[in-house]
Amino acid sequence: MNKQLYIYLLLLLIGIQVSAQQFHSLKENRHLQQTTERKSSTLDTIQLPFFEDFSGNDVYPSSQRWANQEVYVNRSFGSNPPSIGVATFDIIDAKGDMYLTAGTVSELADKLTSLPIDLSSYNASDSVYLSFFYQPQGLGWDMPDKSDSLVLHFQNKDGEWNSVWNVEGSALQPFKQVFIAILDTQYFYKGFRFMFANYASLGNPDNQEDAIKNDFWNLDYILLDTNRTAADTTHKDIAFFESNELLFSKYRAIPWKHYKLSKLSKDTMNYHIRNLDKTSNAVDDMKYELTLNGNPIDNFSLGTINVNASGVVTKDFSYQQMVSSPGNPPSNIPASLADSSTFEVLQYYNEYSSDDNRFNVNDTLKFQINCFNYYAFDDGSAELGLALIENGTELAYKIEGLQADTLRGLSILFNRYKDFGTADEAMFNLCVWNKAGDLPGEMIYKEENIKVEYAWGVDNFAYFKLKEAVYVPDTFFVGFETANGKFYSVAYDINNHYEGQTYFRKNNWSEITIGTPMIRPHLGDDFIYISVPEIETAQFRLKVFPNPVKEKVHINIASDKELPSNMHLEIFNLQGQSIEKRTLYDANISISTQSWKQGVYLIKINSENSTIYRKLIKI
Ligand SMILES: [Ca+2]
Ligand SMILES: [Ca+2]
Ligand SMILES: [Ca+2]
Ligand SMILES: [Ca+2]
Repeated sequence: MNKQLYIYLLLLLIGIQVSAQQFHSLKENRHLQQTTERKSSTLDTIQLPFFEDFSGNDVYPSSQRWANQEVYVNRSFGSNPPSIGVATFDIIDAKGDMYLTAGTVSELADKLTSLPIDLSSYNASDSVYLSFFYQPQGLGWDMPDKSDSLVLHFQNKDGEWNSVWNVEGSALQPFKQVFIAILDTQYFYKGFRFMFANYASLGNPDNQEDAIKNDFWNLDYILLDTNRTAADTTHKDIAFFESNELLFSKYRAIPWKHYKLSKLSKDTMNYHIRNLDKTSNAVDDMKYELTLNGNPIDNFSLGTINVNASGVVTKDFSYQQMVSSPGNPPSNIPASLADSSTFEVLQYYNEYSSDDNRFNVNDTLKFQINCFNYYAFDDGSAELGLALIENGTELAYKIEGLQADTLRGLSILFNRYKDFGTADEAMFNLCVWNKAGDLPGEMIYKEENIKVEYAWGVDNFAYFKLKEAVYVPDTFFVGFETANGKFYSVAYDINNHYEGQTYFRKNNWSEITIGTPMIRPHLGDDFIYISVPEIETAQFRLKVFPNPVKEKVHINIASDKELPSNMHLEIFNLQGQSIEKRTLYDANISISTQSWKQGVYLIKINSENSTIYRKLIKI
């Protein structure tokens, strides 16, 4: 479903259900909070051509081309971008928190400044153009207001920034390409820089529904080069423009035991590629490779694919088409793996013969699917929140699993929402329903007055273990009802939606027709779960990667101020035994995990005033 239709349906929905639930923008970016800021660039001046399409995997713009890092590079906020990945401008800073200067008057927010570029050998006759694509709002929850704007500045020889282009805020539009000619001699020098920036404002602080606004803009496909004209709007490039990162039908994660029993056979692999050229072109040797815990288990070449001029190709390949013996999906999955596994998918192609390889950056996709003991239908990145605000309001989320099993608990990602977490403590009743037709039916489990917990980090869902295990059929509903009438908000993934999955009830059940709430049911054998306390007050941030880990884990500690002295690291296994203990002298450490048994570990890092815990899965 496209976004316009989403919005239309949503307005309809809000109209009907008034104020018991509402969608809202997020006041922070957990992905950035979790990520260590990159080191600043050591490059002097860079040469033309300058090309950037944000198709890499980093959340910050590349230090090979950019001087600052307030924009969020991502694959989830752009609506139909020219190529995969966009830079999102909003009201959130580089560390993932709302700008302190944010207010009801539009203020300068994110900046994206190029490194110095050497234009000293060019002049007006070289036809130097800067082109880029931009889009207001995208898949973000709110549009920039008319008084907000996206602007472009050029820096001249004297170091002055001149405004050369700007556009005022509006609702979602398709990406639009802009061409700016560089003609003035004041710009032809060694050290020329250009800068995009947005001006953003908050809504009315007294109005709960309106208080958080992000004023989203997306920017993509920036090219600065010579011998161009404004009429030459096409690019000799075929690019991935979307990745839905699915390996097993609609499941983003499947309990490993369920996968092993079912060997899901309807697996598909999606290829979404766009030809940005004015002539039709082909890609050859389109390939896919699948590894399980680092071992190759499947690969296939999909051959040559033609893409029309300025056209797109969206292909779903089923395993039957991909594997050499149809009907027999990945055959060499080791049988003895314990309770968790990681699949890694690599999709790529060779662009038609071109001597211009700068456009090859968008020809490869790579993603991981972790299978442990839970189902996931969300992609792990929240684009908005759903606030539940009226007493007795219920949210039910359908889990269409592969087999009956024992439900042990729910992982739920809750958002901080306005004063949530500081003023009133919200409570919820955790509920499990049978299905009746398409809707939630009889309630088969209810646990009352659970405190809403806010967890830190990207994938750091708060885990709610059921007091009693519940035997559930393959399809059931989980969710909650509001217990004490205080505001709380569940994170919502706008990039995935399945019809007939999410329902809301004040009086009667009605379907929520966009996105998916970030709730994951844990099934199977009982397992020990180490709860991770809130760390909002910690003086430092912790990044642990890769996770799950195979051979070596890297731990990085970052802080707004100086790193606290006297820091210690300790690692525990699930039995609570300490297996590693160190004093930390450096912000970066690597630890070999080769001798560890498969399973879940807890990393604890503490200084005098703060302690941070992080779960680590060894596979
Ligand atoms: Ca892109
Ligand atoms: Ca930002
Ligand atoms: Ca390409
Ligand atoms: Ca998402």
